[in-house]
Amino acid sequence: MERSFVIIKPDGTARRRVSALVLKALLDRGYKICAFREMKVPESLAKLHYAVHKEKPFFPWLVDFISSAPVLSMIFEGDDVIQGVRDALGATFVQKADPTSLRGRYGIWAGINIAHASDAPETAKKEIELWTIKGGLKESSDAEEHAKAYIEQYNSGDVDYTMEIRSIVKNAIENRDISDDVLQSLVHYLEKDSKGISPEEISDLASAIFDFVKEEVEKA
Ligand code: 3AN
Repeated sequence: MERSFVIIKPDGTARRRVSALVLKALLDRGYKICAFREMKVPESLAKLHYAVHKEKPFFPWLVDFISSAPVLSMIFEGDDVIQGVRDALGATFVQKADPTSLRGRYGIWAGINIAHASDAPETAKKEIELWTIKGGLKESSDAEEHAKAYIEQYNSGDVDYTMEIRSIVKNAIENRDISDDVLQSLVHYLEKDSKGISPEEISDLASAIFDFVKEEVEKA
């Protein structure tokens, strides 16, 4: 039976209903969930997780982003689960993701794409080992129960500010707007459905997204 390591990243987890919908969509595909943990990613673990990208220019940003606010770290199990989860998520870059895929629906922009999922059995094995040893991720028979309770708690109402947040990012890049208003608007929408996420974490997440905007503006 194949396994995949999946993270709902801070841009997903800080938007509680979005994370519940993503989690539900993955469970609805019939996979078993063997481990489920909400956690803040220490910088040291972020660096190890993204070690393959350590020479890339976006590496420092990636580490800041993933460690800005809590994530859901999980192990899924099932037939062809690695490819299945990647198909459900859609293309890495949000603009390239099919609009019906999870990233197409809920992703924000580019690599601010709500989730990570293992890309091959070897990577899955390494990632599961790393997050078990350094991230306190534990297999447990009540993982499914916890995941379902999470969905039950947060998948209510109809809050989803994906389009608003996406527009803020897209417009800021297009208009080369790196004013403080952009950062404040990000905070405003990110805190709307962020039960249990601290104001400081929302601010760190908004800053990471804003840093991405600034880098895009500088590049152009
Ligand atoms: P995936 O997560 O789909 O396997 P990778 O492994 O190519 O994609 O990239 C890891 C993460 O790095 C992506 N999920 C994305 O958040 C980020 N990323 C990739 N390329 C870029 C880029 N050019 N600029 C910013 N972030 C990027």
